[in-house]
Amino acid sequence: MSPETRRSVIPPATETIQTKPFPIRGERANYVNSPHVIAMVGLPARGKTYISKKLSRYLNWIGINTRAVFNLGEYRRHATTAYKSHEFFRPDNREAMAIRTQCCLDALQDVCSWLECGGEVAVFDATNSTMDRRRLIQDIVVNKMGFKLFFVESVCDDPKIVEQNIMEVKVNSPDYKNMNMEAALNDFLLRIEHYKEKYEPLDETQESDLSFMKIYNTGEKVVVHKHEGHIQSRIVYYLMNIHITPRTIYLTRHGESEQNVQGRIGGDSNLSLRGHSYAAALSNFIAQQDIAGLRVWTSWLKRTIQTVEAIPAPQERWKALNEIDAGICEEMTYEEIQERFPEDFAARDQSKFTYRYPRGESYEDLVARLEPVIMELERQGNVLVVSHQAVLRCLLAYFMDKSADELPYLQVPLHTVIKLTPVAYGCRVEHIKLPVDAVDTHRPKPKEKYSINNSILKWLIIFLGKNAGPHVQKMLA
Ligand code: BKS
Ligand code: F6P
Repeated sequence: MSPETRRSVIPPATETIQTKPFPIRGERANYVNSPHVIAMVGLPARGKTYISKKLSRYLNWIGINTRAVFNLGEYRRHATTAYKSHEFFRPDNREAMAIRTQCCLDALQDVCSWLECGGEVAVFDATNSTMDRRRLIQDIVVNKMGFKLFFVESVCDDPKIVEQNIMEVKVNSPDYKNMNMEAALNDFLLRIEHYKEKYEPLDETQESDLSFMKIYNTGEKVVVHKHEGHIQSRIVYYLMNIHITPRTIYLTRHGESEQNVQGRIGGDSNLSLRGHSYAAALSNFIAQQDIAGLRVWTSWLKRTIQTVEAIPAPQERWKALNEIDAGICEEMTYEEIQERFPEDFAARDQSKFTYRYPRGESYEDLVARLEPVIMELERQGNVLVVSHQAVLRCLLAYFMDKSADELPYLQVPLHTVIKLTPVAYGCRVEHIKLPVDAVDTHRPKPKEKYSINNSILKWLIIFLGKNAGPHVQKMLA
């Protein structure tokens, strides 16, 4: 996520391994001591890309530098335009088979280079559906590179889910550019049949040395075999909690509060008059949406609880949803903070994500405290979350895959409902502004006094690149 967490390109000279289980000032927690490859396993249309992307988004959000762009289909389309139909994937198509093996090796090479340049987790999104292929991966990743390897297999025999997958994501693939949906669906089903001829599910006896998990029918059953360590168990735990049943998540801040009107941060004040109007408008809006089984989550602060008073749905209070604790700056205005603690004020502008208020919290702390909230949200159906500016920025960054740099500046205005609907590999985001006026509490990042513009920066990178070692050159490329 942040460049600071990247391990040095040059390995330490001694055998000493430095562990940092807790965040050290200005740095994110470091859970990952040796780089990991997560290799997907499964027939086509079993949600491998879905899992890869979703898992990467989660790991990046908790501060682990993760990449999941190693999708073999993309390598294949780059290497050849030979795809005419499912025939390409026949096991007896020797020419195509050679191309496919080469693509796997190319992708693995990229995975390894990226991990050598400071990546922490790489998700290798391919079918990896034979023992031979997995043996090859184990050989390169573990024996040659010394990285950790964890296989994640998705097994799914529910034709409805498979077809839903094909219709949602496969028929739009570049492979089927000039084909109608029905023809694409049929071709894809035949492609799956070719894979089935050679498919060998992960096997505890024949591949007894491998670390892996198997997920049956999107989580109905999970098998974990020889997992190694913290990060792998975090992955197992996360994947045990996700689901693909359609639902909607609504996020909103509390109505305008008395301290919002005064420009004061934090505190536990009541709603303003306009804030109460928003509470009424929100409950009308929610009634109009007519949401089955809706649950309402608020923080422990008065302003969120007052905002949902009129909403007839089961409610839950989460202390974890309380606003960022501004410590010694609580209930001050930004001007007062700038005057009384000018150094802190400037430091926060410099690095807003990691800056921790004295005796208070940072955005980074918030992400850690919100992890259980995200996990429970993943488990739930329709939920309305009523919380605060900084907290909602953190939740939104998870859903929208935003970096730690962008996160503290995301727009989360008062009196606006943010509606999140899962679609294919991501989620659709709608901002619905309800017609009740409110103050603007967004403070943009101030322009830096001495900034270098992009074209100077570009030349600087080219200059540095020419004088750097091969690893750094690779990174800059
Ligand atoms: C669009 N999808 O097991 Cl823990 C539609 N399709 C469906 N089989 C999916 C992805 C994009 C997601 C999963 C899945 C699938 C076919 C599947 C899935 C797999 C494991 C887990 C959760 C979801
Ligand atoms: O001003 C409203 C508020 O929710 C404060 O309670 C909180 O300190 C602040 O927003 C967080 O926003 P920022 O991180 O931009 O100061």
